Formats: sequence, structure tokens, C-alpha cells
Amino acid sequence: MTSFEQRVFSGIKPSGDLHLGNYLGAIRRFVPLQKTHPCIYCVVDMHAITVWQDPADLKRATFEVAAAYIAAGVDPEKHIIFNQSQVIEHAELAWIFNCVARMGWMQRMTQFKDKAGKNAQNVSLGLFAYPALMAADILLYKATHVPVGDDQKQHLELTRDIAQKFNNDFAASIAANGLRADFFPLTEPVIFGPATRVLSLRDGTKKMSKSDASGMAAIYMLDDADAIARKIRKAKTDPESLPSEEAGLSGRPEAANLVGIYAALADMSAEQVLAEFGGQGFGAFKPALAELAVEKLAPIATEMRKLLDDTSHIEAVLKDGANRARTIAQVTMSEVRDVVGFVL
Ligand code: AQP
Repeated sequence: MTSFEQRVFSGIKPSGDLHLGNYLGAIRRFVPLQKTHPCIYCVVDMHAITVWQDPADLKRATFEVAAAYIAAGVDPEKHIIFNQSQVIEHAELAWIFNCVARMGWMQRMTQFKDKAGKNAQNVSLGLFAYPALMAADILLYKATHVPVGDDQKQHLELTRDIAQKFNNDFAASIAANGLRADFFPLTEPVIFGPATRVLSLRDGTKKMSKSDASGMAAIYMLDDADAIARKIRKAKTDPESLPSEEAGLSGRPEAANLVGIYAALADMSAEQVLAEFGGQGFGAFKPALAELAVEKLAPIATEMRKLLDDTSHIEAVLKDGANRARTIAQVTMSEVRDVVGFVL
């Protein structure tokens, strides 16, 4: 069987202010993949509305995510940046996947359980169906690789299950239409290195998140140098000094989190960071981390602010990206309609 053309897809929800977790877990990884793969980076606005979004905030956040992609170094001419709702085929394929995915699979999704909490009867149906839409986002482009943070691992596994079940259920029709038997690829997550799961600065049991009520829990991509330094200074830690080896971080989630952030920002391993800072207390480590975070984030924030001051460039990028994404999506959907048996 011939291999699939290698293609990267990933997306971020415009559901609040972007933070260091979004940057280190996802956006930062988007950039080097451009050298080796055609890449499609989406602002997943249809995912954002699975929880209430004020319409004006949704527009502002959509521009912010697109600005972050561009400012971090994604090239919108060589690759594709667009917002999901402009390519309606995402919704169409998601519906078909709602009919392929099983209730039991969806009920196992830990992110739904976390987000719904005790309120499961009162959240939107969209929040429950979210992973089927995510599978559609990826498979519409037959993407082979998806760079994401660790929290998305289970959704990627579900995407593979949906692809496999679609390929099996419709095997005869796929063959009758002269299409390759493995119609949808089994997509690989790209999750490696430090900071694949950045934790809240206030609570080492929770991930850093846009929807955290405390502004001190996250470093936002648009925070200024003072805010970054203040949040790192006040980050929850323990009284011990840093160990010289990674094993010494076990059972110390807050310390491990700060070391992981330093390692990711400096392009080092956690071992290398500890070789430098082992034996030192947080009084010495936190200012070094703050300085590094400002050095790495400030140029991106400056470029984002410039792009957001006049959104006409971003709007043109999103429109052009949507046109190019739609061209690929329409080919897949026309095959899918044939395979499913819809009369054209
Ligand atoms: N804390 C994190 N550490 C590492 N990676 C993270 N990502 C999110 N939080 C962290 C990665 O960022 C990408 C985009 O995520 P998303 O916006 O689509 O959804 P999310 O994971 O639910 O992000 P948030 O920030 O927690 O948003 P809210 O609070 O609105 O739900 C993904 O690749 C994700 O792994």
C-alpha cells in the first residue's frame, strides 16, 4: 500500500487569552514542522462555542490566535492559516463521524468529564461531541501528524478509532468507488520533549488553562515583562532547593513544572537545566526563569500587538487560507459522500 502524503494539521480554540501552555504545548512546535511538511493551522472557532462565547470576544480571540501563529513564525504563504467556520465541510464530516463514533467511546473522554464536572446534564451537546469534530478537522485533510499538548492524546486516539471504523464499515463502498482501502490515515500525535503539559502556576494538580478564573495561574502570551516576572515570583513552589537530577523532581509537581518551562524555553532538557541550577533555591531560579521567559515571549508579543492593531492583514490571511483549505476539503467530502451513499 502506498504511504499517505505527509501532512500536518493542528488547531487552537479562540476561547480566551492564549497562554504559555498553548505556546509551549502547541504553537512553538508548529514552526519547525513547516520545514518538512505541508502544514495547516486552524483557529477552531466552532470548538470554542461548545461553551458560551461572547460574540465580540470570539472575534477578538480569533484574531489573537491567528496573530500568534504568524508572530511565532508560521508562514501563511507557504502553509495554510484559516478559521474553521469558513470551511463548512468541517461540520459536514463531523456529522458523519457522529454517526460512526460510539457513545461508549465518547463517554470515556476525560476532557469532557473534567470540563462538564458535576454539571454534565447542563453542558452543551456540542461539548460532548467535540472529539468527533476534532477528528473531522484532522481527517478532512487526511493529516498524518498533529502537534498537540499531552491533554489531547486521548482525542487523537479517538481520531484513529474513528478513521479505522470508517475504513472498515465502508470497505466495500470504498473499493467500489476505486479509492484506496485505508481511506483515512491513522494520524500520529506529535507530543515530545519538556512542557507538553504546563501546569497552573497556582495549583500543581491542574493544567494551565485559558478558562482558569485566576489571572495569576497562567502567563499569557500578551503579558508584559512586569506581569511575567510577578507571576513567576508568586508561582507556588515548595521550600526545597532544586535537585541535581530529574528523579529528584518526583512528587514535586510545581518544581517540575518550572524546570520544564525553563527547559522548553531554553531548548534544553530538564537534566541540563538541573545540571545548571541543582542545589539552588527558587530565590535564584525564579528570576532566571522570568528573564528567559521575557526574552523569548516579548518579541512574539510585540509582533502580535502590531498585527492586532490593524487586523486587515490577518483577515486577508484567514480568507486566503480558507480558500486553499476548502479546495482540499471539497475533494475529501466529495469522496466521502460517494462512499457513504449520498445521492449527488
Ligand atoms: N497547559 C497546557 N500545556 C501544554 N499544552 C497545552 N495546550 C493547552 N493547554 C496546555 C495545548 O494547546 C493547544 C490548544 O488547546 P485548545 O485551545 O484547543 O484547548 P485546550 O487544551 O482545552 O486549552 P485551554 O487553554 O485549556 O482552553 P480552555 O480553558 O478554553 O478549555 C492544544 O494542542 C493543547 O494540547
